[in-house]
Amino acid sequence: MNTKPEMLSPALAVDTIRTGLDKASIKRAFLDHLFFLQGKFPTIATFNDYYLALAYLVRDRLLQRWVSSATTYTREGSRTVAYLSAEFLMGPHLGNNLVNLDMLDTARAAMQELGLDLEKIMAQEVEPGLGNGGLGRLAACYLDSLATLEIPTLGYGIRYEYGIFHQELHNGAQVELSDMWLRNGNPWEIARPEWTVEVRFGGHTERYTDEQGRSRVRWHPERIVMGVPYDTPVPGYRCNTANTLRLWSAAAPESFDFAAFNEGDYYRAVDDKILSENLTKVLYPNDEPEQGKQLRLGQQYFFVSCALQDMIRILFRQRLSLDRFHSKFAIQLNDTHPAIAVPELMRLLIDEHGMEWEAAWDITEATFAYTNHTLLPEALECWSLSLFGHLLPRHLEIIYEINERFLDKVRIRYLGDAEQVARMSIIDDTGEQSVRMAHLACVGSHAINGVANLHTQLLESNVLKDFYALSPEKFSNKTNGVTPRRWIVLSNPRLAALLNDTLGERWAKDLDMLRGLEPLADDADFRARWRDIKHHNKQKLAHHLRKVTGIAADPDSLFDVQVKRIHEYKRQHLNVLHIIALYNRIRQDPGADIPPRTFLFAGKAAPGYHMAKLIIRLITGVSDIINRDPLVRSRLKVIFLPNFNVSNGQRIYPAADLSEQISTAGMEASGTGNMKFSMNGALTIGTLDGANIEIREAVGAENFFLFGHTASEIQALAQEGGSPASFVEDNAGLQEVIHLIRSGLFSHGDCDLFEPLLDSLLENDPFHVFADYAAYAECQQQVAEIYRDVETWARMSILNTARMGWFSSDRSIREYCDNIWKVSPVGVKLEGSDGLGFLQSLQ
Ligand code: F58
Repeated sequence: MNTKPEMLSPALAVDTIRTGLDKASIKRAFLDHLFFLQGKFPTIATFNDYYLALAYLVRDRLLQRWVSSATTYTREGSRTVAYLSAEFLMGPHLGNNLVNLDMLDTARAAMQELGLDLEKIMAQEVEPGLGNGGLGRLAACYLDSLATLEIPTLGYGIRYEYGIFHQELHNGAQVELSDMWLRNGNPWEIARPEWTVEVRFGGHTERYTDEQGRSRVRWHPERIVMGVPYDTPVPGYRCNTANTLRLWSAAAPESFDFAAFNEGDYYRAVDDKILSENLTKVLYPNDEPEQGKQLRLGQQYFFVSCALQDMIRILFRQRLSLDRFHSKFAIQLNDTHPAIAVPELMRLLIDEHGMEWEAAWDITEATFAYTNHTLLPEALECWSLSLFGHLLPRHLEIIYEINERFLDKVRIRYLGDAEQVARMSIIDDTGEQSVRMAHLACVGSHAINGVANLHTQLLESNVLKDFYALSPEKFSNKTNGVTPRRWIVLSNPRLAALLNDTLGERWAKDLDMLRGLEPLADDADFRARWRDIKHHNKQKLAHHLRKVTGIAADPDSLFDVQVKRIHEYKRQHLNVLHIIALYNRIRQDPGADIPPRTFLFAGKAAPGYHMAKLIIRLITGVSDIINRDPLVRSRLKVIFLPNFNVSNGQRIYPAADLSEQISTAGMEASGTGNMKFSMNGALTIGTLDGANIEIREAVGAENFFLFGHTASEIQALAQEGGSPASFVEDNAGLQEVIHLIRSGLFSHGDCDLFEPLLDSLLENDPFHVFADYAAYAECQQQVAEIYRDVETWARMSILNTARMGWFSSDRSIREYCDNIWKVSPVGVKLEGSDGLGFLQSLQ
């Protein structure tokens, strides 16, 4: 179906003047934008001006695909995926758009002829950090694959004014700074004020009888907020499809509280305006206690209501009736954050459009599917009933009704089992009453999935077992994937060039083709080229690390990397304990044969998560001592790179030798960083957790460093309830590590600083760090031995990349399309940018 971007019909010649893809057109457009949009000559322009000029000329070239895609979908009434997510961690747009439009090389050459460096221009972009981590980044990878596979899609989310905080280190401790990502403007979005919608909050409900004598409900809200959509194009890779990411921004109604204004209460009126706009002000960092987070529930409802109203507008514009809603849209709930969509769609259908309950419920259930991303019980969303009823009184009534009807079914299935009924209820009646959002999502969806095999199994056997027993047909697994466009083509250009040479250029769209590398693992020349690329990437990263942290990393050392959110279950502290042990060994035996290593950490801790922040202090404390110690300086380096984000990920994954995926088995739902590393030729040291298990099966057990207790062994340990101290008793090395931490060596003599951390490790550790320590240390010993054998290591590295094709997000998305959404590709033909095609489509 793909039309090559260059293949425009002669009739569209007018477009090529504005949107030509050759070097001369790009240079011309660049200078035009600089002059006409920014009012600048090259001599006085800043790098940000250059960035904006390039961004705008790329956007021009996207618009044609974007309008053509929208026109096609409208004309054909195409079935559309609506991906609802409170987070989209898109990463910088410029580089990715250049890759997907196949413009990267030409743009680089054009800039060079103008005396400019493309990399430097790209570095100007402030990345939109509208997500916390894996969940938000997965949404971004999925949008890329949906566009590449030519699936009509709308991503719906929130246009936070402030994204995830910017992390700095002050004296080794995390400091959070606000992320004003919109400071210099955002050339990628287009506001669509004409599609603004109203969202209501608070107030009360009233029953009334309509003209047909039917009992209906009217909601009298206390407050109305306007939702203004901002659209960002999402182009597929080397195809004409460009889908839309539609993010909603809150605004006060235009004539804000006129009554208050007339009474002269000007300040109250302005207060209300500020209150409305606060709704989309800031992204919540995770791991904060949810209690009392009225604003967060407000955010969730706000974007979900905007999205559903928008979908109904689209449906009507295509002259489809409401009872076709579920044939037009397949809605995916990215975790429970948008689960309020279930009662909101019911409310819109029943209260606003007069549909009967049963018909509305059938549509609702046929529309929604729910992806769960966590097994940690504390991360399952619950909202206190009083807060819920205060903010969304009508939705609470609808939830009660949904619950009653659902529990009636449960009662019939489990005659007389009141406990079963209480366990499955959407309303939790134990303690402070609350709404269980995961239960709401399960009841309201026709499909429920986990994000890796083990995760799905654990959902079915633990967290959601009652729902699995009741409706096993709803459950399936969809193992996560990542997009090879951003995570190989853009971030690892030398590897991409080698793959192009070896496999042809199609691999980036058909990642299974990486298999073609397998035989080359035995080719010494190929291995040398492979090593060269890794070495080059390590040099580049070392340069960056030096620039940012002042610490010099030796590109010939083993780059051992753990980058991800800081969390006890991810066990960065297990890694640090081992580093301290190595350091201690070298100090005690300076002749010890230990290959030089650079340990790299990066990741943010939630601002209120004290233990995570303490782990950062331990890493930086250890880094301080080791990097300054002349006895080990040339053999061990420890670096914490602040502010891990997509841009830093792009620098890091291609340069890693070893990927640390060492979570407590049964706690990491999937992981996606694990995939990015392995695809780029890093070997993994990891537990049998999340997608590690499937990665190990794919790359071969002999190409993966496995250690640690399995999920069921961890469960048994937890049940036994033995003291973690027992794992220390027979481990002299570990005892010395604990002693060194306690001595204040890593805390400027403060012997108490890390006591809370050691206390939890020794007394009652739900993450079983000590239980896995010995196995981890031994496995690291094997890593060191194999790393010395450069040929074996290169062979294993090649085989990792060669066998990771299955982890492309294209594969995941195909599974969602075939098994859950039932959508198929819609080819897009480029139409003129004069709007003729579109106008004709409306006739
Ligand atoms: C992550 N969840 C999982 N949540 O931890 C990871 O294993 C998985 O690979 C990934 O989802 C994608 O499926 C995650 O990132 C969040 O960031 C939430 C954001 C909102 C607040 C609660 C945490």
